Amino acid sequence: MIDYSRILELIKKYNTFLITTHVNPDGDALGSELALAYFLRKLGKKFHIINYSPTPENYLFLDEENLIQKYNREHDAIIENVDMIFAVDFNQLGRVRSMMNVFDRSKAYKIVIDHHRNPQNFVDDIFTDIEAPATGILIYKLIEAYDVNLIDKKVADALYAAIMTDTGSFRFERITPELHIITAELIKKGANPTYIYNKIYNELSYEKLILLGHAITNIKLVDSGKIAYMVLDRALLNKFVPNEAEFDVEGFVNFCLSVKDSIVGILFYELPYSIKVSLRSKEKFPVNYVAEKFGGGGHLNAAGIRFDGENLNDVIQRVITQTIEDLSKYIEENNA
Ligand SMILES: [Mn+2]
Repeated sequence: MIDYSRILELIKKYNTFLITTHVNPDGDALGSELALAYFLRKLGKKFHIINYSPTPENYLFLDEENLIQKYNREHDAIIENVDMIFAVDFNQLGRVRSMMNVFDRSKAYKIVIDHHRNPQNFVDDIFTDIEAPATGILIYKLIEAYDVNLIDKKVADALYAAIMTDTGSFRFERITPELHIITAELIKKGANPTYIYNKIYNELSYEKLILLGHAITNIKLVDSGKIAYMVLDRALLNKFVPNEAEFDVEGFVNFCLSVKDSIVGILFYELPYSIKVSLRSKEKFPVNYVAEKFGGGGHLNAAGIRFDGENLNDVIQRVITQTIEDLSKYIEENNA
């Protein structure tokens, strides 16, 4: 159980805040940051939101006041001098990439608010709940612990986006009655489900849709169809999105799980100097265990790995082999 009154005490005690989140932020990261910032503003506090990565285009609508800044060295003085830092939706210092040094040497009181497994000890206080389906839920409870009336339409939209995206639009494991009750409250406060869904998921560029089409056309099945995977190699990316170094392919991997009888979906995404692997699963098969074996991490049903300077085919082979091994153990244990 998270002691929200403790976080509120800290907020009362301090005046200037930094909010930050992980590299390549998703809807939960951004929605949680914004909702927290709006809350701090209502309390008359000063805040900065500074992220290592720019905000992906499909999430810009959430930040209509342009509160989120992309990190550069000129922010170092701010980061060093704020009273308190919120690390939201991540629990490993490396997840802020080149911001990690200034984060580390800042004299601020630092806390993590998060729902991932295996937190690293890099802050003064960790507030984590690995049962929570989204960090957005934790931010909701924090504001509720102070005064639920401070949740206005802007806060509600941000938290709705956080929860919707981290639950696969209310499909993943860990969907509870409580989650829907909180979501209902957000809709009462003015969150607009249709608008938010369309903004986030239905504004693909033509190039991205065609790329997705090719990725789907080339989905491969292994392990008697229990594993479905897709590969985005440089040749394909250069053909359709030649000018983008790291094209946003969020959501592509989920199509692997649309195949009947598939349990694990994997996307191999070849970047200029590294390979990004996204894993998704059905049921209770823990893809985060597979990811952790390669230095990655995540949740039960969604995890990721990054390989630097390795060969694409080697990576595919190693990850698939490991997944087959883990999956056969999982099936054995669950049929026993
Ligand atoms: Mn999250």
